[in-house]
Amino acid sequence: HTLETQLQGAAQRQELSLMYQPISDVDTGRWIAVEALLRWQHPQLGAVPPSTFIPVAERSGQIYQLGDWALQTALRETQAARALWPEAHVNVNVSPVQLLMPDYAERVLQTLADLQVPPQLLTVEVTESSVMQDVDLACRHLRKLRDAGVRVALDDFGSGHSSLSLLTELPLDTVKLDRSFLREGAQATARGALLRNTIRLARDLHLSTVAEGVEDAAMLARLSDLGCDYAQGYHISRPDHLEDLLSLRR
Ligand code: G
Ligand code: G
Ligand code: MN
Ligand code: NA
Repeated sequence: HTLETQLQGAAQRQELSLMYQPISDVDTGRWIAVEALLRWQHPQLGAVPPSTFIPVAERSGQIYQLGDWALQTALRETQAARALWPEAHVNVNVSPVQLLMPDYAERVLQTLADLQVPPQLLTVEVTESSVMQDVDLACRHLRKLRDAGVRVALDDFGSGHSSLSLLTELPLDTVKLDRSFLREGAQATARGALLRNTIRLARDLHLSTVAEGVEDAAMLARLSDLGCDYAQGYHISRPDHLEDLLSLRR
């Protein structure tokens, strides 16, 4: 309950910020986009991770305001970054609670229009579990967004009870392969087979692929061999302030 109270007004008190993590082309290394990641700097507790405060905000309904703030801030900051990086593109995470709003897609399109940002600047990242709460509604939202030029990525694919048919049913551009695909140790061979075949399936369905959690050069080389398009992870860059990333950009 205290976290909920303290989250109230956090944006106005400038305790919220966005960090950005680049997504790069596996073969050329060039950055094609950044993913916006919410951060909350609590005056007493310090950095509170999104895995702690987003569930709180989802239960309290604060996620609507938080989601609006994240979208608007990501669009403004990315639009501004285009002075130095003309092709800048941003991925924004969407909560299942937001996706269940009857007017979710219209609100995103209205925000783009209000800020005069071209829809092609934005990818929304939805998770499988959020889509599964109401597949028909999610499909309608995502179709509306894609018709306007916004791209759609399925986040954390392979982390839960992934349904392959979802890849054919949803209006998608991109599949983000969960970082568990790249884990070493027990079952690594089986996970490798899943990774290889998921990349092939995505390619057959004309979906682009982003591997998450790429932590070293060997993983990147392996992804290139498997035909994965894009990579994200500590090997490319940790999440950072957008202006700091711009000077490091490849
Ligand atoms: O950087 P990392 O620990 O921050 O992110 C943890 C999780 O928090 C990610 O899986 C991401 O999906 C989620 N997350 C980060 N930013 C946002 C946001 O703006 N909205 C929602 N709904 N989730 C976010
Ligand atoms: O939206 P999503 O679940 O994908 O959020 C990305 C999360 O993964 C963030 O918490 C981010 O800090 C974390 N992350 C990003 N790159 C790496 C990586 O290479 N390794 C690990 N272990 N975590 C990462
Ligand atoms: Mn994500
Ligand atoms: Na993810």
